[in-house]
Amino acid sequence: MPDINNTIKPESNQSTVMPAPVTNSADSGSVVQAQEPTPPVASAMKQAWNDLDKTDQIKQGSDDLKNAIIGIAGTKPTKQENVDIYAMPKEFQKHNTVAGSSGSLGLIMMSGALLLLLIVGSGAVLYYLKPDLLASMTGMTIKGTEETVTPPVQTVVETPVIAQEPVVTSTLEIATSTEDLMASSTPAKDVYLAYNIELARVNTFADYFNLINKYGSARRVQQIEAEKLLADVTSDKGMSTVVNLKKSIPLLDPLAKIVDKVEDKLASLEVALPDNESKGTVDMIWENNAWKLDNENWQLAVKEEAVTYTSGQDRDNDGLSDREEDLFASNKESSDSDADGYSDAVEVAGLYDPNKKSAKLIDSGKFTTYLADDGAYSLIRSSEWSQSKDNNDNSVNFHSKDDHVIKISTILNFDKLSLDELYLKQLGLVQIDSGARMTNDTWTGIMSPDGLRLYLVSKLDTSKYYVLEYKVPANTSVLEYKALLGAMIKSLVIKK
Ligand SMILES: [Ca+2]
Ligand SMILES: [Ca+2]
Repeated sequence: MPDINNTIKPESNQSTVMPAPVTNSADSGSVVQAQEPTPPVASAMKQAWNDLDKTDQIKQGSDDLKNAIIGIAGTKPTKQENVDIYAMPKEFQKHNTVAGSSGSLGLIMMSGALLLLLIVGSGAVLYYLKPDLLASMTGMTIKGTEETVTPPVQTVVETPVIAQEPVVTSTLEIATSTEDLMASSTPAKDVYLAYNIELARVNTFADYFNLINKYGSARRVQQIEAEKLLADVTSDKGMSTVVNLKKSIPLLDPLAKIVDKVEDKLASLEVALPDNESKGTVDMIWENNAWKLDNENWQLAVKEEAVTYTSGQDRDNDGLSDREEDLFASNKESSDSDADGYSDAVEVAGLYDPNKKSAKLIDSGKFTTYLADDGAYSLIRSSEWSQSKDNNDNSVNFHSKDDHVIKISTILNFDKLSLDELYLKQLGLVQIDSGARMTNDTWTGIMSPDGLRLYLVSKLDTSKYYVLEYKVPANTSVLEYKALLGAMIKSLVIKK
C-alpha cells in the first residue's frame, strides 16, 4: 500500500478537475494536497505514473491508490485523458525535491554556464586579439603568442644593447680616449697645412712668433720665446730671420704628397713636393687634445743648374784668374808676382799680398775688413766691390763689377741642429765628403760639393749658422772669383 500520508501532488497541468486539498483525518490523517505542479515536475510525475502502470509489482499499489483517490473524491475520475491525478511515490519525492530545486539550481547552473562561456569567450577573444594583454593578465606565456610576443620583447631588450651600448661607450671614450679625440680632431696633416699657409702670410717676427704660439708644441713655443729674446725682433734682422725661414720652408699646395704616420702621440709627416726632389719631415705632437707642430726639416732641392762651371781665364796659370789678378793688382803674366817663391794663388789663399813680400793682403790697399752690424763676424772684402744688405734673408752681398756675388748669410738655428745635420738638411744630402770639412780658430764648416757654398757654425754659439757662398751671374758659368772666395773664407772670423 502506498503511504497515503505522503504528500501527493496531483498533476493538473492539463486537468479540468482539480481536487481541492482534503484532509482525511478519519481515515488516515494524512493530508493530500493538490498543488499546482511546475511543468518539469508534472512531466516527471507522469513518467512515474506510467512507470507504475508498467510495473506489475507496484500495479496493485497503484490501483489501491487510485481507489483511495476515488474514495476521497467521491467520484471515480473518468478515465479520460484529461483527468490525470498523479501521486508521487516517496522515493520520487526526493527526486521531486531535487527536481523542484532544480529550478534554482538550473538557473545557477545556467548562470554559471553563461559566466563560464563569457570567461571562455573573453579568453578566446583576448587569445586571438590581445595575446600580450592576456599574457600580462594571467602572467603566463600564451602558447602560439610566443612567436609574436617574444620578438618585440627581445627587440626591446636588445635595442638598448645594440643602440645604447655603443652610444654610451663611445660617449665615454670621446671623453676619455685619446684615440677617439685624435680621430675627431683635425688631422696632423691638415694642421700642418693650415700652419704652412699662414706662414706664407707672415711678414714680421711678431707674426711668426704668434704663428708658433698658435701651432707650435710647448717645446717649440718655448724655443720661439728664447729666439724672441735672442733676436732683436724689431730690427731688420728679426725681419730677415723670418724671411729666411720662409725661404727654407716651401709653401705646400694640394699637389704635395703627405704621408702621415701616427704612433701614439707623435705624427710624422713625410712631405714630397711635386718636383720630386724637395722633401720634408714634419713632426707633430699630440698636446692639449690637438696636433701641434714640434719640428720640421726641409730638404729643398738645390737648383743644380746642370751647369758645368769652368775657371776664368788664367794666363799665367797661377791659380788666380785674370780678373782676380786685376783685383789684387798682381801680374797676370807671372805666377809669382813678387818673386818670393810663393805663387800668387798661394799668397792670396794665405791672405798675403802677392805683390809684396811678407805683406798682408789687408794692408795692400785693395781690401778692407767687413764687420757685421752686430759685430758677430768679420771678413775681408775687395775695396773695388760694392756691398749690399739683403734684409730678406739676413745677408750681406758683395758684388763685383761684372755681377758676381759673394754673400754671407746669418741664419738662426731654430732646431739646434748640428752642423752636419744642417748641412745635410740644407743640401738634401745623405753623407758628407771628408774633404769638404773646414775649420778655423772660431768656426767649423763644411763646403758644398761644388765648392761654392760653405756652411759654418761658431765654436762659441750654435744658435745660428752662416752660409758663405759664391753666386755666379745667370748668364755665365765661369767661376772668375774662386780664389777670392777662398781668401774671404780664410779671413772670416766669428767673434761670438
Ligand atoms: Ca793668374
Ligand atoms: Ca809670390
